[in-house]
Amino acid sequence: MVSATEGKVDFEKSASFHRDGAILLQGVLAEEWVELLAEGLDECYEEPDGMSSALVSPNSELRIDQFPAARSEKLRKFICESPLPSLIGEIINGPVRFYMDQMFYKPAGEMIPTPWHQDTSYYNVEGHDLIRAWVSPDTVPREASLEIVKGSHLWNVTYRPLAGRDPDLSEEEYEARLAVAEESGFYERTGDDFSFSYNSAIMDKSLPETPNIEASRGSFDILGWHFEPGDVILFHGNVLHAAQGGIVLPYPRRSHAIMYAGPNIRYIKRPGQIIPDPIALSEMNPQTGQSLAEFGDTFPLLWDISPLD
Ligand SMILES: O=C(O)CCC(=O)C(=O)O
Repeated sequence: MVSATEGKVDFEKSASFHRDGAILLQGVLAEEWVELLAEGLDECYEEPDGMSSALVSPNSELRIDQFPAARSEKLRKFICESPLPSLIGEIINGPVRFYMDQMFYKPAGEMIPTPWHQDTSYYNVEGHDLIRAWVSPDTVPREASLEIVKGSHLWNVTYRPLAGRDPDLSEEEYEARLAVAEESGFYERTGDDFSFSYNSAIMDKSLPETPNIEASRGSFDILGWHFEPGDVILFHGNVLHAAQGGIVLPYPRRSHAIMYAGPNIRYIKRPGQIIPDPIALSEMNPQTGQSLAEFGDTFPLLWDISPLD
């Protein structure tokens, strides 16, 4: 049973979300939810699986786990029963399903940046009602927290993912580049079950390159927030987002990013897809154009306008 939140997303906040592509909701998760989140993230961090990968730099790294809730009952409970589905339902004003989740874990010390990117093209889904809930059980200063390019969810552009194999390179050339990156200390370490889609996905060069926002921050309208445990950042699936690096924290910055989907989200087979489909879905022979509702409990319905039983 989802926790109710009626009224926590008032008209003004909902309008800000639709205009800017993201909002910070302060103090909407009670301590018990924050504790459950911390425990779930720690257990996944301590026991990596085949879907655990990392962006590595000489001083730090960003561990990214795909589908951590598939192996953590605590994270599953958090996703399904915390106030998050209800908060998102208040924004999209329609049924809310769980699509997938990821863990982004930056160990204590110097924070590695998360590069600017747009989530949509990494997944086999499209549509307007794709909302990410980004939460952390830690205090995250503005310099290490999530930031977005205001309004970029409305640009109507699907950018090329940052990973994937350039089809203009031979397999040998591509492998050689990966080896050079590893030697330089800046590289991607992929999990055993994930290396196929992450390293071998063929880059879709028909999509425009993601702009180098970091190189000219002043030219973009960038929005970011100081984050406290209990807060939630909600952002649109199409919005350009990142997190800055360089700042040193004496504790890890643990975050969980959960993708919730509204009624207009459909399956689409992307040629350059990076993130694999949820395991249960890949066994269902999904076809482009199918609504997520057609896949039943693979994408469980968590909230609706009329209360669920
Ligand atoms: O936590 C981060 O640094 C990045 C999060 C992110 O890119 C996402 O939620 O899509």
